[in-house]
Amino acid sequence: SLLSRKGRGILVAFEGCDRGGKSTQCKMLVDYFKTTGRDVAHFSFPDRTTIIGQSIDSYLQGKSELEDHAVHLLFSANRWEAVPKITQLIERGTSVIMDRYAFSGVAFTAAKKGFDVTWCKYPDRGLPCPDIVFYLEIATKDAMSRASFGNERYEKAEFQERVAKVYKELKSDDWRVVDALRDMNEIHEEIKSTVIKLEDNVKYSELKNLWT
Ligand code: 2DT
Ligand code: MG
Repeated sequence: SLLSRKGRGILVAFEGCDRGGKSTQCKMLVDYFKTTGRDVAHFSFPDRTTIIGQSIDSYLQGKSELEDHAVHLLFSANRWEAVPKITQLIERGTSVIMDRYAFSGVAFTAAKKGFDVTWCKYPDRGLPCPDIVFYLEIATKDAMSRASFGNERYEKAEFQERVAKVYKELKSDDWRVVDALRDMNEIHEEIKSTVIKLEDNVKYSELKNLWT
């Protein structure tokens, strides 16, 4: 079997609109894994370091224009190019924690005019399926009062509202909706205990494929 005696790693995704504290919670969970001697790797999507990621970065910063379908496919390709690494890590017992994943891909594109969720999901169909998705839920008005949005494309209140609506449609049983307005340590404790409970259940099971 591909699974080693210590079992496979777990695949965790953090999702949500901007300013919900995804990156903070991701980092706190990664640190917790490290301090408890678990093997862990941290991924962020988009991964702006690859060739594909550099085009995405330039697009997000408004330095270049890309057709909406085309950029959707680039975001998806940016995940697929990471799959060999992710799969290998998981199989060798390293857990992988991801800051955004395919749900961001669908939510942000389907928020645009003329796109539907079915079309948006298709390119990501078959990706490794997270064992759990933490959705950090925050109302747009609360997100805006936390700190002003930056200058990147999509960082506008009206668009974020539309993104939140699509996320609502995507929620499934593998999601944990986390109230992002609470104290960050409290949120971390909740996430940690959910992950600990999950670990033993998934360790010796195969990774599933997304949306198949
Ligand atoms: P960060 O601010 O988290 O770096 O995200 N996005 C992200 C998409 O439109 N499609 C995707 O597939 C992904 C992963 C969300 C940068 C922005 O890119 C958006 C915010
Ligand atoms: Mg951002």
